[in-house]
Amino acid sequence: MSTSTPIDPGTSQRDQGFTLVEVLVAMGLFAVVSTLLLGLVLSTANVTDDTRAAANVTEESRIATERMARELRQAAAVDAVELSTLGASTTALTFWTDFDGDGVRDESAVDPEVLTYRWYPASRRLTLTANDADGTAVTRPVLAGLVRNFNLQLRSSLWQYDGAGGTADGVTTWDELDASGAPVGNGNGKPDGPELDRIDLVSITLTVTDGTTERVFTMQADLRNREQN
Ligand SMILES: [Ca+2]
Ligand SMILES: [Ca+2]
Ligand SMILES: [Ca+2]
Repeated sequence: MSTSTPIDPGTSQRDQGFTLVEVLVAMGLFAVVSTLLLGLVLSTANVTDDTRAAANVTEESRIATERMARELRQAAAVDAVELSTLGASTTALTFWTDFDGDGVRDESAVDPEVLTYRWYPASRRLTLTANDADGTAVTRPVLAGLVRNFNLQLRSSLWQYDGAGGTADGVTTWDELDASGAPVGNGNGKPDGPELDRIDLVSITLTVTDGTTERVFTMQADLRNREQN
């Protein structure tokens, strides 16, 4: 900024000092604005990530729930049930679905027919166990998200057993079958044996969490391939 115009040294010094302050103020402002902008960008990115994660968890859970419902609707037999609410370490449901309709349990087919869904309350994992083509049981996670609760309800359309061991409420549950005595139930307080032959309505409520997101998925399956008598 050389100039031939003589400059009053006082004015020049004042200008230089003012410029320095200006630069410092500008730098300070720039830093503050940058920090604010960066914060805004980062928080927007976080929200987008959270939204994307939530959408994935939701989509995955919805697909898994629909799949369970489809498999159960075609189920030919409920093989075994375990309820963590009765003190078992897991809640599990094993059933046979005759996918190829040949009336035979194909346990080692490419499309295995005997499936076990198992929920581990401690680790909050939901797994599916089925045999592979060699007949080896393979267990894999159903969901990447954590399952906080897996509520399994077993009901029957055999209304005549509604109220066994209690009061009739229009719904026949497995424990009412259990309390009905032979040949309907074995009275051991667990869903097993003869009661399983009479279960034809299964409903499952999944509570899935991912970070701060929690969603509930419900499915109900009419086991229409069951024959009731
Ligand atoms: Ca089959
Ligand atoms: Ca009832
Ligand atoms: Ca029983």
